[in-house]
Amino acid sequence: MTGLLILLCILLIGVVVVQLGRLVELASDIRGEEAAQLAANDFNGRFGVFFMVAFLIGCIGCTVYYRTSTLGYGPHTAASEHGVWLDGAFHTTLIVTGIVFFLTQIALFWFAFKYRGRANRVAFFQPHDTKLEIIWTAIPALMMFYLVADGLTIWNKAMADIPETSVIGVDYMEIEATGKQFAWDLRYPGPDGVLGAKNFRKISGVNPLGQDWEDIENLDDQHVSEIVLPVGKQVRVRITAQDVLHNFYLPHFRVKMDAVPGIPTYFVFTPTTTTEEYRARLGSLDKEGNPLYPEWHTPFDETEPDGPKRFEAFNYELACAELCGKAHFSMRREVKIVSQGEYDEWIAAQTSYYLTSIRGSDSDPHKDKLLDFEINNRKTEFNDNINKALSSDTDKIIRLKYVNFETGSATLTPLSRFELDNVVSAMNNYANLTLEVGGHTDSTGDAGKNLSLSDARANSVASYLSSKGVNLDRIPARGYGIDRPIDTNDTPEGRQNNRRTELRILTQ
Ligand SMILES: [Cu+2]
Repeated sequence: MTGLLILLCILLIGVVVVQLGRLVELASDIRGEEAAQLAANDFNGRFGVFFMVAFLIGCIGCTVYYRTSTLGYGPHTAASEHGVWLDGAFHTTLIVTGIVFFLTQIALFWFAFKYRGRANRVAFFQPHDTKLEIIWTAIPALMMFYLVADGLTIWNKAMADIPETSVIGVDYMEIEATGKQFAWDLRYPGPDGVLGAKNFRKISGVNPLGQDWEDIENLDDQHVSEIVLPVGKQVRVRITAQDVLHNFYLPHFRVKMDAVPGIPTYFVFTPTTTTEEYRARLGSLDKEGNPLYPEWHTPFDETEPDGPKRFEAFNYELACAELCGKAHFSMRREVKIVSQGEYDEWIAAQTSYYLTSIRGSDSDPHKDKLLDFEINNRKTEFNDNINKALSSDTDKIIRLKYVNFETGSATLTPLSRFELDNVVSAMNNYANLTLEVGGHTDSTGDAGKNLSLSDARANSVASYLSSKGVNLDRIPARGYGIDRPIDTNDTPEGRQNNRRTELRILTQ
């Protein structure tokens, strides 16, 4: 059916062309062929000039109409240091090529009109003019040379990497963006300021980036859901991809770099405008108090006319600028530029991916040991607890949260010693301190057995402490079995809380 229709259309067009030809022939016959040709020349020449004027007015009109929506114009001054340089290069190029564009368009149509075929006018034949050729070769060449030289200087400056002499964490910060269908995985380096090593062979459901957990620099790395950066700080973004080509694009910062599987790329930039400052710019008013950019004063959500305006809801964005698949659009992420204080607050709330998702699991190579900072944290926590108990009149109990036993036995787990060593230090610090070591179980199983198990566990703790030099008289041990639950025995969490070792201050 479609084929038939196309055939019919072609046939009809053919008929129209043939009929038009006949019409011209007829007209020529009536008016004489030459007269008709001259009239056509005249019409085409004048129409050309009219077209040129309309076209150039259209060009200027479009530019004026869209001036506030184009990056680099109106409120959209670049929000980064190098962005201003790049915009400057674009402006220079636009001005130079714009002037050439207008001059050549005007000349083209004006010449077509002025030298249109007329009766008694013979064409001027010019075989060669060296002077003219030199002029129209040299001027564009010089212009091009200037544009390329200027552009290259700016390009090299904008695309430069961090000089090797810089020290990580001092002059700049490094973050990482990994593109995949269809999301950006964003990684921050954590307090150490260094992104840990990765290996694609280690990528799995629980390790989406393939981080090598043997590398301690990975242990504090944070996976975040948005990019938040402090204003004025130089940032190096490490860019990679896991499947196809993506493109890391921060339009407002003039940052754009391919994310290539297997080849890490980077972009260094310094944000200079906070999100709030950019919003204020979009929402700015003129002298009479009218919006300078009215389109940014319309409601952000059209179904909510009284809700926030577009400029108030504005956020910088990270987009994928490579058509990488069907859900390519969903790779959008928000980017926030904030003050150093706000950034510090935000980064403090981000958690290490290792500690929240890997620590203690089967994929944790450090499962059977405590990391230095954990030892320190536990020590601080224990000291806080004992100080609280020492100064309290009523609550004289210290719960040993990290003292555990093998299932059903009184054998201490290897990691329990760190907590017990803290107890030893406390006993050494407070000469008059005596503590009752109390063992408690949950209500599962036989009460008698539980009682003896709790007793054995309390004694096991006491004998560890005594092996470290604490006199057994200062640490009487006692098993309470199921008698003193602190939580319900109906849930696994409750039972876990009830299985515990406690110290009760007897004298201090
Ligand atoms: Cu993509």
